[in-house]
Amino acid sequence: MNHIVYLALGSNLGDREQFLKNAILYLSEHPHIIIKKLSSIYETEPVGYVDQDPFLNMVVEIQTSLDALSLLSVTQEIEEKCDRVRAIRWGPRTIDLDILLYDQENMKMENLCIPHPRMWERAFVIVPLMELNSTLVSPHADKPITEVYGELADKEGVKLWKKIAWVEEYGLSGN
Ligand code: A4P
Ligand code: MG
Repeated sequence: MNHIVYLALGSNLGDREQFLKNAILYLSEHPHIIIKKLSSIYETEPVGYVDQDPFLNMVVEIQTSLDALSLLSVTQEIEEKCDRVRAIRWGPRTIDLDILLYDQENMKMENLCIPHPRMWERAFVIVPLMELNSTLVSPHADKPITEVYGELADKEGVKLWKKIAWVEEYGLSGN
């Protein structure tokens, strides 16, 4: 379990909290994944395609022995198990699982870009991510995450919805 990875989770259809919870449960059941930290859950205004309901978003820190492409297959299987139907790009979804960071790696493949290309401009990603690790540096802007956060425009669209989620259930010690 030698890789540290940050995953972004989002849901804006059906029982949003239950979908987040189910996705984390599936991750935790995987033999090559350990859940290290869970952020708080935030309720967030939709970005991109705005004519849709608010999201619940959070970020999860995991450790894994999977390489990045194998991890992508796992996250996509979990999306499918959570009844995700791909209709509108950026549109409503029961669950979206994006790989934000994989160690310090940079990769640009047809089906996988790491760091996630849009993460640094999105308050719904940066706010929960900074809760888990405030020492990260954006290779994109060559800035510490705290500075990226300071310059974000859409922070008022991101509201704390539930303090640190499910720490006891996952035997985590908090952050
Ligand atoms: N892909 C490439 N890189 C990655 C990566 N690092 N992690 C590819 C995961 N997937 C990656 O994703 C499309 C393709 O991206 C995948 O086939 C994968 O090979 P998708 O999940 O099928 O479709 P999507 O989620 O609609 O597209 P995408 O690009 O992930 O959308 P975004 O940019 O994540 O935006 N507003 C709020 N408030 N909260 C949200 O969570 N989410 C979106 C989705 C828009 N607005 C939102 C939110
Ligand atoms: Mg996605």
